[in-house]
Amino acid sequence: MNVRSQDADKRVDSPRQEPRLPPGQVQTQKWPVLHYGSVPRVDLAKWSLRVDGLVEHPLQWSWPEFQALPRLQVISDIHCVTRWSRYDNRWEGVSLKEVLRRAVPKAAARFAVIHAAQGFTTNLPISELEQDDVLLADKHDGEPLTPDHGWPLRLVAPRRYFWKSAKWIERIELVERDAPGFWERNGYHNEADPWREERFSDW
Ligand SMILES: Nc1nc2c(c(=O)[nH]1)N[C@H]1C(S)=C(S)[C@@H](COP(=O)(O)O)O[C@H]1N2
Ligand SMILES: [Mo]
Repeated sequence: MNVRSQDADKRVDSPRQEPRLPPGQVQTQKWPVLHYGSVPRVDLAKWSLRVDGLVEHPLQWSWPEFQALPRLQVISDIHCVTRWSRYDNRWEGVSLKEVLRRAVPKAAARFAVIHAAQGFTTNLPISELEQDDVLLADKHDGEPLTPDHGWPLRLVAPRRYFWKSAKWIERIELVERDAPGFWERNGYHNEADPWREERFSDW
């Protein structure tokens, strides 16, 4: 497999755990499609990504503006709570760490609510979004994302189960207190660490 990018400025290999396959997972070559609701129809001319809430510099990018940001390629494994794992996904897009560096989180900011189309949300600590392998991805294995995998833009947070990797992302809101998202309010675990098998919440 050719893993060299044509247009990314930098490449990061997500660190591997030992063993590579988390407990209770099965490796698959396929890439299943999973989400709640329908695939949104997105008009790129109207699309924007906002970064707001507890930030010194609220940001908003149109699609051409977003495309002009520095690009990063990340190779990482997917671990879905439904027990499939897919190795060596080659994502390309913009580093979340770089986005947060530009927005400058205020001192009180500790968590992020990721807002996606149709009211979907998920939550992550800002410290997780600042990991080097967390990406706002618009390409997978060299091709633009397909609509059912999140085109035009999705989050990829490879150290957590894949439901935290919101598809069709629109807004990143920094907040002081953690605010459980859609799946987190519907029985999934708040932290979602695959190596600890944090699949479901106890309540
Ligand atoms: N906007 C949005 N993003 C979402 C979801 C969703 O319902 N809506 N589901 C999550 C879940 S449960 C999984 S397993 C992954 C699946 O991503 P894939 O379809 O690209 O494999 O997307 C995540 N991102
Ligand atoms: Mo999922």
